[in-house]
Amino acid sequence: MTGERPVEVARRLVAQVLSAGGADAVLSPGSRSGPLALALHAADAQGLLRLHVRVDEREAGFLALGLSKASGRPVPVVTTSGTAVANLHAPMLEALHTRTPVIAVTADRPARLRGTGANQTTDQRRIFPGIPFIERVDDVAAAVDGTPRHLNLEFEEPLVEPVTWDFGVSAPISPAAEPVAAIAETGPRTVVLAGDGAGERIATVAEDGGWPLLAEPSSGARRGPNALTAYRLLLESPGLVDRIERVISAGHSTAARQVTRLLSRTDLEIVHVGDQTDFPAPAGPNVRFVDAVRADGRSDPSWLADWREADAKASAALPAAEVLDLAQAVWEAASGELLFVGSSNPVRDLDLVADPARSPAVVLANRGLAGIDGVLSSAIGAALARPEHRSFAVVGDLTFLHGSNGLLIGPDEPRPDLTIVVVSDDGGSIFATLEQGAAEYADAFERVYATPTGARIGQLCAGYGVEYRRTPVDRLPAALAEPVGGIDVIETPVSRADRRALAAACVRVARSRF
Ligand SMILES: Cc1ncc(C[n+]2csc(CCOP(=O)(O)OP(=O)(O)O)c2C)c(N)n1
Ligand SMILES: [Mg+2]
Repeated sequence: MTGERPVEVARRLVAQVLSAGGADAVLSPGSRSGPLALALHAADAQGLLRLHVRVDEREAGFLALGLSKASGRPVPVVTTSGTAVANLHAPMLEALHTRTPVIAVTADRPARLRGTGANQTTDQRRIFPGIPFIERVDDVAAAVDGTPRHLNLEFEEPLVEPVTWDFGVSAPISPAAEPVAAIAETGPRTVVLAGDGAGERIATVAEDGGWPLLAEPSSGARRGPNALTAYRLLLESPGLVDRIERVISAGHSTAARQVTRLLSRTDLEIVHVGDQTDFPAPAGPNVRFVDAVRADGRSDPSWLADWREADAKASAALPAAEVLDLAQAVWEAASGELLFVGSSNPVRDLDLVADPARSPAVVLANRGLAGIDGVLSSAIGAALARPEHRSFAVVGDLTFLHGSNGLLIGPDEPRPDLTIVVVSDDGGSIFATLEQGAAEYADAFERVYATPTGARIGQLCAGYGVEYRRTPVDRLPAALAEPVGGIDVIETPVSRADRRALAAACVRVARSRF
């Protein structure tokens, strides 16, 4: 890189991003990244791509992730040198584990300053283990293949100079070839599992084969006549589970322990569309990884009928709970629209009650590593990428507070319409449903697991200039029906106290009845 004018490198970066099909770019401010900032600003002014500026690099990275997940396009996120780069680590890991093409573009000092005490200088090369590293700007377009990348650019001074920005005409990239589908013969009693990002196609496989479809909310497949609702409970039922002979799975399943347990079995034939990196257990010889699958012929209709009947009974027998009403209200408001789902209980509550007949058009979640960080920024990115839909997000209070700096958006930045529902139970309610929620750990539980904060979400929103309402569960459907415009937050208070009892009641229902 030494010797090249930084503005010329910046010009070529924009050209590369455009020829890779990029339509959005995210930038965090700094001096070393100055030539990239000016180039992106010019490209935005010329209508070639849309620029989003964020002060906080972690939020910038998660914004790029949301933009990329919802658009399917590569999105660069540009930072200056030093700790700014390390702040991208969390979103880059999530991008790695969900195969999302976020390109971290990190401005650096010249190599000769590395190892000296020069300002804001550290070794930034290969700072994200596992993420392919690119050193030459001209290699960006060729490297973009649906996974993240890191491009580190060493800039000599002068960093900026007045130039007329001309990015040239970009050649479109040809789409990837369709994978060859493995054929699943009908015959064995099969269930189809759709984990995060599985995609709609797996729903068709279930329909063609006449098999029950167990699809998590962010699978993209929780729709159509074969999708079940309370499948998590059905997977507790020996009467159904013991009769399964084969599992076909797609996507990354991590939201339900019952699903992981099923995929960990060694006595079943398992066909997984994907590879070990999105299969939730070490695969034994009974697991076959394929690029795609299709059903051949139809199976005995009584198998699907049994699951459907049990599903209807399980849904009807679910205990009454305000958190389940909340999940249902959000899902129904988002029907046909876009929904971003936070980790922890919001995704699990939805998974139990979300009616496949009222599916949102797009449901996304950060299930790669299931972090509670960056969810607001990811949702904002997704909403910005899909303006044809109204957008909703549902997150726990700690998830909201962890990523609240995602609301730090300058007045000149593109801002989506997005309604964020906060399931406000003052702490992490999920832990009450796990081992550590047992009575033996009660004296430590509140402080080290639940971690209540007492934070005032309304005041935080006021500080960020974001609309805020506090709405009880029963008024949520009405509140969600009125779009406010821009980003608005609805805080819905619920209790954490009954969580363990609710989880136990659900399991009891399933084990005793079906
Ligand atoms: C970045 C990150 N830190 C910690 C965790 C572990 N964790 C999982 S759920 C959770 C609590 C989430 O609380 P909240 O968002 O309020 O949701 P709730 O459990 O109440 O539904 C934590 C800390 C995580 N998943 N990601
Ligand atoms: Mg909570």
